[in-house]
Amino acid sequence: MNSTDTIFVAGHRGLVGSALVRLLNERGHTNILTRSRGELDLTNQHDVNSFFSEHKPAYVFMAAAKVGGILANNTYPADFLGKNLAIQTNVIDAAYRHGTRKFLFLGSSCIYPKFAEQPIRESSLLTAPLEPTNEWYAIAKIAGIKMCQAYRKQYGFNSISAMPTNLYGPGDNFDLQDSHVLPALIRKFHMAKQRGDAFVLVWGTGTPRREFLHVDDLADALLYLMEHYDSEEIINVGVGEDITIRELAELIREIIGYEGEIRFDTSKPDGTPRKLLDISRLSETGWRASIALRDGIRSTYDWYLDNVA
Ligand code: GFB
Repeated sequence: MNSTDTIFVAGHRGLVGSALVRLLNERGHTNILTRSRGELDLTNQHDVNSFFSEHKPAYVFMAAAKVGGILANNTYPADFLGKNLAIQTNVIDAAYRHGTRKFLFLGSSCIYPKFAEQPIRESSLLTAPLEPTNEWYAIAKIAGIKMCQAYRKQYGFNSISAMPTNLYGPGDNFDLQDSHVLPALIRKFHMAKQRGDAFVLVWGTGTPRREFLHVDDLADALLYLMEHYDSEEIINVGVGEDITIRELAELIREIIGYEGEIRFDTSKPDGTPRKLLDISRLSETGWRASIALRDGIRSTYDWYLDNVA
C-alpha cells in the first residue's frame, strides 16, 4: 500500500475500524476513506455500489458488522444474521466490481465448532456444530469467508480473511447488556468501587477460557496481512494464551482497585467452554502481538475513565 492509495475502512467508528484509522494515519496514509452509517447505509446495495463506483478504493478493510457479546448475540439473532449478510455481501461484491486491488474480510473466532480441538486450527472450520449463543453471527461470518474464497476462485478477486480472537481496547462498547465480557467487567468493577458495593456479579460459572487481543495489536496485524498475506486460506489472529473468566475478573478487580467480592450469576450462559486460537500460520508470516493483557486492560480502563465514565 502506497501512502496515497485510496483505502476504505468500512466500520471506522467501531472498535476495529477506529484502531485501523488511527494506525493508518500514524503510518502516513493520506487517502483514507470513511463513511458513517448516516452517510452510507451498507445494507443498501444500490448506495454501496454508487459509493464504490465513485471512489474506487484500491484497498478495503471490511470492519463493518453488527457485533456484540454473548447476550446480544442470543437476543438479536435476526439482526446478527441478516444485517451482517447484507452488509458483507454488498461490500464484497461492490469491491470486486469496482476494481479493488486487495480486500481484507474480518471474521471471528466464534466461527469454529463449539468443541473444536484446542488451540483451534483454521482447518477445524465446518467440522462440527457451532456454539448456539452465537451461531447466527458465526453463520454470517462463515458466509463472508466463503464469499471471499468464491470470488477469488471464480473471478481472481484478491481477498483474504482474518479471524481475530476476542478483542478489547479503546473505543469498545461498555454497555452492560450488549457488550463483551472485558469492557463489561471494567464498567462493573468501576461502578462497584464508586458505589462501595459489597460484590460484583460476573455472568456464568467463571470457568470458560478466553483469549484477549488488544485492538491496536489487531490493527497492526491487519496492516501486516494486507501487505504480506495472499491466500484463500483464512488466518487466525490471536496472542496464543488464554485465561478463565474468573482470572480475568480478578485481574480487572486488581487493576481497578476494588476490594469487594466476586460472585457468579450462573443463570447467565457460559457460551463455548474454550476459545484459544492456534496462531502457527500467523507466526509463520513473522507477526506477533506485543501488548500484554495487564497493560492493555490498564490503558483501556484509562480510556474508559476519560471517555465513558
Ligand atoms: O465476551 P462474551 O460476551 O462473548 O462472553 P463470547 C465471554 C464469557 O464471559 C462468557 C462471561 O462465558 C460470559 O458468560 N461473562 C461474565 C460476561 N460476565 C460477563 C458480562 O458482564 N458480560 C459479558 N458479555 N460476558 C462472543 C460472541 O462470544 O465472542 C461474539 O458472542 C464474538 O459473537 C466474540 O464472536 C468474539 O466470547 O462468549
